[in-house]
Amino acid sequence: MADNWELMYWPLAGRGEFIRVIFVEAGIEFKDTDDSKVITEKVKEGKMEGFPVKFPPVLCNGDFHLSQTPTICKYLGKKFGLYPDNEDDEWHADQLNATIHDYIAEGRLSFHGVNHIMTYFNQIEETKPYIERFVTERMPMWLKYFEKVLLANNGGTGFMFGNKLTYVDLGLMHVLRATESQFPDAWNDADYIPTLKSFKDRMCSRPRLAAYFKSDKCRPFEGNSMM
Ligand SMILES: N[C@@H](CCC(=O)N[C@@H](CS)C(=O)NCC(=O)O)C(=O)O
Repeated sequence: MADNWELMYWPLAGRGEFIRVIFVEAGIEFKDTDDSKVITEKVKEGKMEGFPVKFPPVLCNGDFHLSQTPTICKYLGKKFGLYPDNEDDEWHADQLNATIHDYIAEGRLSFHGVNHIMTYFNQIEETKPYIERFVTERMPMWLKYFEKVLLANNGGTGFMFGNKLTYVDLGLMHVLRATESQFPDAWNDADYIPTLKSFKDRMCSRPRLAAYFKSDKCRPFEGNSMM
């Protein structure tokens, strides 16, 4: 049966963007379902047939549903050939994929210091120290680690693994874009990650991605949690 890809996610960049950039780079069409009412009913209230999912984003292909963003990215990477070509790299990619998602989750949490379910706009003042600590202490630690991993492969001149683009390069590109967008000053001052910055620019200038970022299909970052 022919594939019939659908992404169900809120009408914002957020975690959905990890998945969109994989489709874009692979040149594969997908339906982007971003109607909040539909997402609430089908995903959050569990009104979907098949294997139960809980939170968006959800990837659908016919009756097949999959949630958990890092799992979806790995799944699509494998499907679309954006995947390491040896076993060591496969597992290291898995490790880095999980780490990237830890980073974005921690960043998001700092915007929700009082209550992580309540909107940021109801805790702006109280959460300031958490954001400050994230930017000054934690963000540099994560970014230095990503730089170190990058440098370990071909001196950081190409991809994260071997000589081919994988889903993890795209995931890393997305969190670096999110970091720059949310914390432009800290990003500009981060002179300790020169290779990582070049990597981000290199990824973003890939033809399909560059065209996507300029298009109105690409949703802006919300500016209230790196997402
Ligand atoms: N670990 C999950 C987290 C999913 C998640 O927290 N989704 C958010 C949007 S980015 C959501 O809609 N959460 C609804 C809620 O917590 O009520 C993933 O990576 O997909």
